[in-house]
Order: sequence, then structure tokens, then C-alpha cells
Amino acid sequence: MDILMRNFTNVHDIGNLQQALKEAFEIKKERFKYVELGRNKTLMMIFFNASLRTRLSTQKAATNLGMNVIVLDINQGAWKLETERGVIMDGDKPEHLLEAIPVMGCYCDIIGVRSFARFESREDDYNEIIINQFIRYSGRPVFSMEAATRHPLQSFADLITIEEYKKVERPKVVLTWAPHPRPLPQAVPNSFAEWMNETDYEFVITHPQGYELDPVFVGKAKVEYDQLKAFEGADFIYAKSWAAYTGDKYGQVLSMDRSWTVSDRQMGLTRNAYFMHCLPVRRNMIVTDDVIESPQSLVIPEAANREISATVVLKRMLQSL
Ligand code: AN0
Ligand code: CP
Repeated sequence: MDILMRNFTNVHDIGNLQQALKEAFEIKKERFKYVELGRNKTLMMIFFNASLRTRLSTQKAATNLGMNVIVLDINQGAWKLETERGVIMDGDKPEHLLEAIPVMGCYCDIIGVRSFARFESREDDYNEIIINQFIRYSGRPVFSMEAATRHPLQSFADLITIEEYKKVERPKVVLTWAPHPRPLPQAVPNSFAEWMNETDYEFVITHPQGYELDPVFVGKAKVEYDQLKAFEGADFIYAKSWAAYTGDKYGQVLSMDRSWTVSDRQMGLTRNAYFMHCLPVRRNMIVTDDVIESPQSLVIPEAANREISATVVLKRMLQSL
């Protein structure tokens, strides 16, 4: 029986993870199995922010399913969009999202949206005001290609990757903060935590003081402020930089401490752990050349699995039309 899924923005939309993994491995073996499903169906991908992997892997996934694809970069060629209701539009934005969204909905069957946290207001970001307007006003099923607080296609691909490489039933998975010159959203770490908390893995989060994530996402994870202690006995190291979440420091870079850069020094404490990162990655800020180039680095298989996670999600959305 097909599993119904109208929108895909978080782990709960996908339901049972074992079932989702089963579908992922089925598609990985036979990725064109559902090529008839998307015939004469159109995917529209809307990017408010840059992308390499999401753009390419999602388009590939759609073509695996026989869909047509339209891609729009809002900041290159489209009208600049106002997103606040009630503003007098006498500035530089000629069009409002409230017209643009239903118009986009007219030309497609499914919409993917990438819209990062803007760090102007934590409330707006954590209320997911952009993707929620797409859900409300487009009249179409919507999936996240990284929204303000989550990146579920990435987390699903990460889960697939861990399942493929794990050597023990319940691996120890460590999410570590790493330094970066610019403030980055919490979407990837939030989402990774949200998915890991749905597994029975041992899951630890490590970061300097001040980088606490929203407790909703931390869930039952163990938080360990000593990075070296966290790495002891780990099977998977998942590195990511993020800007502060808490209080009036929201969206700020609090530390550039390169002792947190993942290097052989920390990896030596693990159980010969695999290294993971969603990419794009800044070498020698997040991770050293040696670690990312080592046989333990999974960054490329992880990116390859983005095609698989997107194919499963689009397949289910097509089956639910
Ligand atoms: C983005 C982020 O940290 O959310 C996208 C990661 C997939 N990264 C950058 O902006 C560098
Ligand atoms: N990992 C990921 O989503 O990469 P892009 O930002 O290049 O899409």
C-alpha cells in the first residue's frame, strides 16, 4: 500500500523510518522503477538561496520518476519579493509573495522550496513563515529543500548513509559544532538531531558554551561540552557549524576557536569513526584536509544519497496526488 505524504518538512512527515529506509534501498537498487509515476507531472523548485547538491540531486530524483522540472532562482531573474503582509510597497520589491505563490502553484503539481533562516527575527525563522506560506497559499504539496529550521532531505540521506556504513547495531553518533567565519543556520544540526532522536543510536551533541540548540531538537540527546570526551568511542562524527540560537545572541558567531576543527587529533579518539558533513564545507575551518580526504570520509557517498532521499520523497508525494 502506498504511504500518503502531502507535505515533507520534518521527520514526522515521513512516518516509520524503517519503512522509509526500505524504500530508499529499493530505489537505490532500481532507481528508475517508478519512472512512469511522474509522467506529465511538473516539479517546481524555488530557490531563495544558493545550492549545488539540493538543486542537482532533486532534479535528478524528479527525472528518475519521469517528471518535468522547472527551477526558479528568486534572486536571479525573478522579481524581488516582499514577504511581510501590510507593508506599503514603495521600496525595491515589485511583487508580493502572496500573489507569487499561488501563481507558481498554477504551473506545477509539486513545489520544493529552499529558504534559509534570515536571522532577523528568531520568532519568524522558527515559525517557518516562508515555507508555511507556500503550504498555505500554493494549493500544491510542498517539500523543504532546507527551510529556516530544518533540512529533512539532507537528514534522510544522512540516515541512509549511516545505515549503509554502520558496523554495530547501535552506533555512537556525535554531532559536533565547528568554527566558520560566517553565521550559518541551525537547520542542518536541528534536523540531524531530530532524525537521530527517532533512531535507537547513541546520540551525542558537542559544542562550546553558548551554542546550545533549541531543546525541541536536542530532545533526548546527550550534550557534552568537552569535544574530546564526546569523540571517545564514536562510530560516526557529523560536523557542522551553526550560529548561536539562544537569547539575544541569536544568529551570531560567538567563537572561531579552531581547536574545534575536526582533525586527526580528535578522530584518533574514536572507534575509527567515519567523518560526515552535508557540504559545502570550508576545509581547515570545519575539518582538516587529511580527515576529509581520508578513507573514513563519507562526504561523497552522503551527497550521492541525496538523490535517493529525494526520489523516495517525490515518489511518495506523487503517489499522494
Ligand atoms: C548552508 C547551511 O549551513 O545551512 C547550507 C548547508 C546545506 N551552508 C552555507 O550557507 C555555507
Ligand atoms: N547539502 C546541501 O544541501 O548542499 P547544497 O546547499 O549545495 O544544496
